[in-house]
Amino acid sequence: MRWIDLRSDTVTEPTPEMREAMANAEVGDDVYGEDPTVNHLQELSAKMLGKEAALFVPSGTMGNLAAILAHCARGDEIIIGDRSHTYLYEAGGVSALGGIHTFVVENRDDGTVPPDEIEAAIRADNDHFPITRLICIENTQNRCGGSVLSIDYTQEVGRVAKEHGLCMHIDGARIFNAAIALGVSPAELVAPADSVTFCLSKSLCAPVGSIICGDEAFIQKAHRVRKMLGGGMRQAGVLAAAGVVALESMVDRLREDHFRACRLAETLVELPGISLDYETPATNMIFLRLDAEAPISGEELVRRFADKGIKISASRGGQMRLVMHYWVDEGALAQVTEAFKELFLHA
Ligand code: TLP
Repeated sequence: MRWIDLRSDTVTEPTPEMREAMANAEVGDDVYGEDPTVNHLQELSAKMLGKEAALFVPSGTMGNLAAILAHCARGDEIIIGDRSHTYLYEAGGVSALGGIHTFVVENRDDGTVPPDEIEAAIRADNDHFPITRLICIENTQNRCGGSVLSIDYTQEVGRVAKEHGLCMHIDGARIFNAAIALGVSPAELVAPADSVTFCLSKSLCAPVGSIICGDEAFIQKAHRVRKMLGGGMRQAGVLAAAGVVALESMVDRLREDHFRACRLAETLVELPGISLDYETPATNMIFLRLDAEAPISGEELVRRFADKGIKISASRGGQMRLVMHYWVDEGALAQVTEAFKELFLHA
């Protein structure tokens, strides 16, 4: 049985085209900078993101960590949203491994933190305080419904950073989803940022890997940090080859995932016992809650769906996330829609 897996877009497996590219990849020792496929992926990434240089890393978590460590010294402070992935789900790496202090500001439901609140979080020059070094934002904002930060907002935060001599980092794990949803180029969207991390291994379907982009000097620093973290890979071209296919052929189709998320949301919003945190999903995620009148509990829903070959994540504080991706095609969407109707209309 082939599962329909809605737990995340991280579950995506490589496409047949990727597997073929991986099998045939030209490789070399990437720690020496001699893997032609990694070099090609890095050049392509930098070009697409409009930055001078790029670095291939094993994961989004390492990408954010290496970028933040390249920007900051021990004792420095970063300003970061309370619903950001780096703050919530990266095992506290920035403090555990970098000795970096976090000033946590409140993400609104649309993924933003008002720029004046970011500005107010910047420390004065005073021996009692840590030194503010970096502002981190996330686009799309995962825990805010996969919401999209606009170009105007990103520019506004970039302006605050510049005015105070700070750097700005974007966790752009799903930056291509954001760019597609806005109808802009990813380069335009991340232009105000000094660095950006994006993931090849989410909706773009590559099996492994993320990319950090920034200027040459910054990427050189990140290269050293990557080594320090144990992320210097050798013949990584076999992985990078899938990343090249991802960038060349998987970006435009992300709009299909967004479209399917909207269509599923339209069904769910009509069902008794379900409420949606965001009635129109901004990108590829749906966040739902079961009301008191729901015919089944969250745990029961996970079990009943598993019986039908559909994997969904257990509820977190009453909230459940469904994620669309390449392997959820029209047939799979129809099965999921039917399964919801059966459990909620005919229970
Ligand atoms: N997110 C995963 C889980 O860790 C929650 C998911 O299923 O969505 N930034 C953002 C915005 C992310 O959503 C993730 C992964 C990462 C970074 C980390 O990427 P990896 O898993 O490659 O370390």
